[in-house]
Amino acid sequence: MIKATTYHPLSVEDAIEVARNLKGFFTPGSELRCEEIGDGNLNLVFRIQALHANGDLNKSIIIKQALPYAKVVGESWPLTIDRARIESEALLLQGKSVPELVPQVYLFDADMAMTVMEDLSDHVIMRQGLIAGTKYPLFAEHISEFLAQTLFSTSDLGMNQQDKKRQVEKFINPELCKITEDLIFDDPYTNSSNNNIDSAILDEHTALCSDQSLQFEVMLLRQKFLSQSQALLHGDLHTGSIFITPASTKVIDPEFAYYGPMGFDIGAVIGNLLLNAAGQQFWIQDVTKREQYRDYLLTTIRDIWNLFEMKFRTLWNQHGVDRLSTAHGYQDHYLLEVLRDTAGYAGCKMIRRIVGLAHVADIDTIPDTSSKEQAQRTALSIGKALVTSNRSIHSIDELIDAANQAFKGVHVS
Ligand code: SR1
Ligand code: MG
Repeated sequence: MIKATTYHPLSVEDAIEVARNLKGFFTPGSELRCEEIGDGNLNLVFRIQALHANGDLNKSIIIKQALPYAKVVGESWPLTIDRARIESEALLLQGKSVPELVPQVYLFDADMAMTVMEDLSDHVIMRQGLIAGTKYPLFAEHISEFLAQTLFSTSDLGMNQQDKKRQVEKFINPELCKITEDLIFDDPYTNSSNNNIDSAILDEHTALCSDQSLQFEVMLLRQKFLSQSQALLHGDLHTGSIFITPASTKVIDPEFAYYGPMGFDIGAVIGNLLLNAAGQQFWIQDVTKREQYRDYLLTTIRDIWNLFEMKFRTLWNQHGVDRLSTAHGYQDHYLLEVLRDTAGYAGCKMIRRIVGLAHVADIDTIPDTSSKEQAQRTALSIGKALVTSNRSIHSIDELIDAANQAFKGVHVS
């Protein structure tokens, strides 16, 4: 292993050297090939694969390295490399409760802000799979398990409350939280230079900037994000943070992990499925097939919530550590609040992906201008409906109804 005393961004050659020195992985003498495959907003990602020798054929690993700035913007946006520690510690913790749902971590090097982990190249990024119209029959089962286990086990319901406070300390992640606070809960409602808004929908942005009742709800959600240390979140659980096949789901990239409101993670998954549903306006041209796929996405959303709720209640009933949490009605009250937060955060995440800095390929890569505009307006309409109604929602069906109403209501001539 190269032991660098000072941090520097890895080259392809450095990455091969790291791989070669990884104890017990590649056979000495194996020919190794490396490519930088990072397509995210922040990091370098190298895939190192053995080519021929010594039975290592096709053996591979991933090396992920945090850059000291946000790659999506450039060096003008400095960013702590400590996020690599947060990510590897979060992966290790998640690996204790749901080992089959996260990549295995082989090594973390704090000086180089580098994590060596399992290569998941036999999976696809879920966002790409959804754009292609693929169905994932086990996804709701898998992601509800991930959410129920990781959120319950790190909350005051599931762990010793003094230990939890010490864990909160380890996952204080102010710089990455600040990105979220700005990009999700501020910029979309102001004339921020971070925003990226198609000229066709400038009217929508003007409306967001003046909608006081919407901003009131965003402020309540922002305040909760700032102050509620409910559970250790993944923190950026969109469909680009999920590797998938029809049989397997792996949640990656928890560099935004911090202690926050549970609905922020669940809402991220749901908001991104709804963004995809809005984008299918173009990707599936046949109306019947498009409606079938939308039904599939909405059914998946219903299943995710229902399975999450069932599993979370079971964990609580079997392993709850807080005696008073068995008080009559408290569990129902708690889960209703998580559902409402889920709706609100799903809505916020949809709005930011249309007018904010970082968009999603489900909608941004639509080549036809009119279909893209319609998809953007649909996504904004659903997002606004979820944000404004979040505190009065009583069931997952009401969340889905609110989305369906928006699908019906948007027409671009
Ligand atoms: C500057 S980072 C932009 C976005 O990319 C990440 O995936 C997060 O969603 C963040 O908001
Ligand atoms: Mg990421």
